[in-house]
Amino acid sequence: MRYTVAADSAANLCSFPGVAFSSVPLKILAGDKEYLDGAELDTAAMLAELSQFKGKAGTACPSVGEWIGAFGDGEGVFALAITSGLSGSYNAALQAREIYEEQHPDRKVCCLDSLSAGPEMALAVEKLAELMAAGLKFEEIEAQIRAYMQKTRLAFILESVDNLAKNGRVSHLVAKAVGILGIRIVGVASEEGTLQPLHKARGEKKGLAAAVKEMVDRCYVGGKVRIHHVHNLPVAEALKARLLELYPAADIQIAPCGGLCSFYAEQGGLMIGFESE
Ligand code: X90
Repeated sequence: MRYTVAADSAANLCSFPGVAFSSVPLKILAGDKEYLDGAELDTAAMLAELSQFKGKAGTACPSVGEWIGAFGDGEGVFALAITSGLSGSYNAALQAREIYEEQHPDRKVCCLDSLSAGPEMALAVEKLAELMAAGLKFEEIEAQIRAYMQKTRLAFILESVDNLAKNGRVSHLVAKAVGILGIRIVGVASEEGTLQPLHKARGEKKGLAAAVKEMVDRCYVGGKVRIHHVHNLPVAEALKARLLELYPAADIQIAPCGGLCSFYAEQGGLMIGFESE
């Protein structure tokens, strides 16, 4: 069976080796300006422009047609979307599946609601690639990826939640607290796929300590970690070093956020996807 993988751009992946992979772009909107999230987007320039923008900036999820386009000519399609708790992307993917399967009765689409974003989605794509390389049947891949996604989690350290608050994705109360200089919000993705803020940490060191604590509390015992950062490689490296002290053999990789995650996680933000036991 010819497999394809389509993930929306909240996964921060432009391509993926070994699989027929497509990224389905979300959009960042500011007045007349539209930033299409993808390999060509200069996120630093976008953030600089947005910081000068006086109006309300927002985002838009992919359309049904864009999802269908990303399914390519897959006979077995896996479509992975940013959490349905914060975006309409998953719902668009479900509608795309209906149309695609009607047009091609011999093909199958499995829609996966990540209940997360960024690096936790990237972990799922890595697992899909492994399962496909192992030559498994569509139904086996579906069963195994759903089981795997139950065992991954997302933590975050954010220096600002202004854009999340302005777009109704966290309460203004939370946003106010982070506005105080040097305060970082440390939290996790909830079971429902929304932001669960847990700590207000003062300074980088305390932020990192709180994030590691939340990971360990959620049964991180040395599995894979994927850290996505918004122009903050030094702190991503510091987190990696701290985790390697605890688990020297852990497979930990660092990558930059794309446009959508940069917009919401904001300058300095860290997203941490990890395997839990
Ligand atoms: O449909 C749309 O316009 C996209 C809306 C996306 C809203 C939120 C994206 C959050 C990205 C923030 C860090 C932690 C996320 C926790 C996820 C449950 C980054």
